[in-house]
Amino acid sequence: MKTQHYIALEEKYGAHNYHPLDVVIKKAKGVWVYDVEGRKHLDCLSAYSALNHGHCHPKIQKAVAAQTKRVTLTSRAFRNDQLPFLYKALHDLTGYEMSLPMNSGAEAVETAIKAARKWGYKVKGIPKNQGEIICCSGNFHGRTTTIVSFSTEDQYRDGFGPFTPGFRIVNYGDIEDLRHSITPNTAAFLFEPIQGEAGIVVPPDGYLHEAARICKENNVLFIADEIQTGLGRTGKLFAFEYENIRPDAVIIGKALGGGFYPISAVLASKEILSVFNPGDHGSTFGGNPLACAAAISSLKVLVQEKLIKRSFDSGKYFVRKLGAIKSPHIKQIRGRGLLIGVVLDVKARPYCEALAKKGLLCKETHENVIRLAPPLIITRKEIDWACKKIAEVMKKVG
Ligand code: IF1
Repeated sequence: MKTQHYIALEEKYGAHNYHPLDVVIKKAKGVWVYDVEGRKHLDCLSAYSALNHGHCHPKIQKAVAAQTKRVTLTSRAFRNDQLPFLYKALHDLTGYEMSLPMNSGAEAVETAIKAARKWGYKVKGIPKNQGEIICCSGNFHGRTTTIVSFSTEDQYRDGFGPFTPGFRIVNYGDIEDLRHSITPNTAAFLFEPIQGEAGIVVPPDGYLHEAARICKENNVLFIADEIQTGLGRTGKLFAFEYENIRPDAVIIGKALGGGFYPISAVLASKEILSVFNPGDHGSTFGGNPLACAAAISSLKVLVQEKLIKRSFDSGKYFVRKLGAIKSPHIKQIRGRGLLIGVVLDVKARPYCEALAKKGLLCKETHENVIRLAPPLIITRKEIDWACKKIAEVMKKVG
C-alpha cells in the first residue's frame, strides 16, 4: 500500500482533528523513522518531546517486553511490584518527597489542579469554592474541558463551553501582572518554564525566580508544567533549574514513558499530595505495572546515557550551526538544550513541508516558528546533516 491509500483510509474513517504531514511511518529506530515508501527521515519533533530517548530504545524495549510477560495491569484496587520502585526512582532522581502517577499529560495537570484546590481549602484556608489558580497567556496544558477553560487560544475553546471557573490569566513574563493578580484566594500559579506551543517562548531572565519568591511570600503554590520541557529536553533535568528555583509541584509526562507507553505524574511534597485521601482521585490505568516498568527503565537510561548533558551540549552545537545559516527570513533562534525554535518572518509550514521532502521531519508552531526537538541521542553528524537540509530549504522556499 502506498502513502495515499493510508491517507484515504484515515480521512474516511477517522475524525479530522489533525492535519499531519503526508508521511506514513511504519518503522523507527533512534533518531530515524522509515515510511511506507521505504524513505528514511530524521525525526526532529520526537513526538513533542515524548521520544527524548529516541525511537524503540533497546534497553527500554527489553524492560517493557519483559514486563508484558509478567503482569501488565492490576488497577489500584491491588498493589503491584513495580509502582513502589517508580516512586523511589522519581524521588531519588528529583528529590521530591512523593508522586502521583496518571496516564496523559492533561490528566496529570488536572491532578495538580485538584491537589492545588484541595490544598487551598484544607491547608491555606481559602473559603469553600472560592479558590483561584493563576495561569499564563499563551499557555498549553492539554485538551480537557477544564484545561481549555483557561486557554488563551480561541480555537482550543471554540464550541467547548461552558467553562470551568476559578482561573485567572496573567501575561507570561510580566512579573507585575502576577504580583497584582494574587489575592487571598489564590491557591496556585501554574506555568510552563518554556512555552512550547506558544512558539518555544523563553520568559525573561529572572522572571521565574521572582515569581517563585512572590508565590512563597503569598502562600501560593508554584506549579511547573514540565511535561514537554522536563526529563532532559532543555539540557537540565528540569527547565526550572535555569532559574535556581524549586517549584512546590512539578508535572511530568511524555518522555517519562520512554516513547513506549503513556505515563505522567505529579511530583510534590508530602504536605501537598497528602490532601488526597482514598477515593478522592484515581485512574484505572494510572500506575499500572507496564507503565511503571517503562518509566523506571526510561529514568535509568536518562541517567546512564547522560542524556541531559548530551541535550545541553548538542543544543548549544545545534543553535550555533543554525546561527550560521544565512537567510533573510530567519529572525531569531531561541530555546534551551534540544528544544529549539527557529523564528521566521513568514509562515513556517511550507518550510516544514519542504524539509519533510528532504527527509527531515519537524513541525511548525504558532504559524512562524519551526520547532526543532530531536531525540536527545542525536549525534553531531546528524545535526550537521539537519542543518544542511535546513540551509537548502531556507534558500529555496519563499
Ligand atoms: C497534541 C502542542 C506541544 C504540553 C504541556 C501538557 C500537555 C502538553 C506543556 C498535555 C501536550 C502536546 C499535545 C499534542 C501536541 C503537543 C504540543 F503543540 F499542542 F502544544 F508539545 F507543544 N502540558 N502537548 O506540551 O499532555 O495530555 O497531550 O499528554 O497533539 O495535542 P497530553
